[in-house]
Amino acid sequence: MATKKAFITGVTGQDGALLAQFLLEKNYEVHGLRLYSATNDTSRINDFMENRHFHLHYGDMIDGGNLRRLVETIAPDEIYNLAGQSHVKVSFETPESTAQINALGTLRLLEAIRDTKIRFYQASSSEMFGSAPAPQNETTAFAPCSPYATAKLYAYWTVRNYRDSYGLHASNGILFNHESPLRGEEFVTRKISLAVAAIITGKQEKLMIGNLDSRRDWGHAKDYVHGMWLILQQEQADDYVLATGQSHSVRDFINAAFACAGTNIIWQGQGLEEKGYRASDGRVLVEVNPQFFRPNEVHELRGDATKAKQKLGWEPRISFSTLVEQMMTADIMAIQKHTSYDPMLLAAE
Ligand code: F7E
Repeated sequence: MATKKAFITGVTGQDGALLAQFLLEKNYEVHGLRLYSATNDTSRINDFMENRHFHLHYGDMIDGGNLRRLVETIAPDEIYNLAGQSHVKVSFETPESTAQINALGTLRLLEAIRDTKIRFYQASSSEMFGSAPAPQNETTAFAPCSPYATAKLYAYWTVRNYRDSYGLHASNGILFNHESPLRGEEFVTRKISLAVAAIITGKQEKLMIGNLDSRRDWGHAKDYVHGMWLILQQEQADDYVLATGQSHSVRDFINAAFACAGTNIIWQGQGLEEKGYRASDGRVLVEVNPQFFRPNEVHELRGDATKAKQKLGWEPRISFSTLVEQMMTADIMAIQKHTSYDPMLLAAE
């Protein structure tokens, strides 16, 4: 028999799928919110779609009535709000819908549970720190640099206000970048692992990339979904940074990905003229393209997770090198399996 009921918004995304798997293994009954879309991608949750403790519901973060009805019907013990428009660059093109979903969507869900005892987890983001100097922790002043980050900040403060005003058990997990082989192809780590896998198997010529100097604190998403669960198991609701404490540049990630395939890259040139050459024969494998730059860049995110370590006993267990290896192995295997592999996929930003 299932012990507790969880409701996960954004269940078809990387984190939603990994969290659902984690909770099913903990014997939860898991309900997921699925947005209707023409593409209808459920590939990340196919493994447990038939599990009798897993239930999918159509819904939308811009539909308050729908969210309220789902909360009443499911009557979950815990809600994990992972739904959202998660691409920072896209948010500059779609600021209004990003705010609708990420900011007001969270408000709608909080309104739906305002008079309940349901525990609420909010997927807050290290992007809220923006231009604040690293390392960033729970006491760092926020300095958001994108419509994505300002929308997330609205949601963050709304969670705190609902906790203070109505006594809700509502917590923010301020998560630094977290990746896995399930990461969307539009994010830089997966774009790199897919492209490098295609290059070394002879299916693509080169990788076109944006800002090589950006530094991110990249952890493994499996460690982070464990942290989300720990946050909701605490007696008191609170806000926590989850991070590895180390940052790497985009260039470092590219070097590590090629190194997994035994290829060394030599970098030459500056700015837009910088190129990555294969050390063995001087062939150009990486070029910079301004198309992938953002109107405003966050230069370095590197978190200090001391509070989560002390209060939750949380530790990131999977190292940066293991993360890159896992992503590379998965993408090389996927490419080798599909002889009709479509290189257009790799053009995805
Ligand atoms: O970019 C640079 C880019 O899109 C990382 C989301 O999960 O983490 C994520 O946001 C860095 C940026 O992630 C390309 O300019 C260079 O500096 O992988 P990303 P993000 O923007 O850090 C936070 C914590 C979230 O909450 C978000 O939801 O890489 N970069 N060249 C590139 N980025 C992309 N996407 N594509 C490029 O070609």
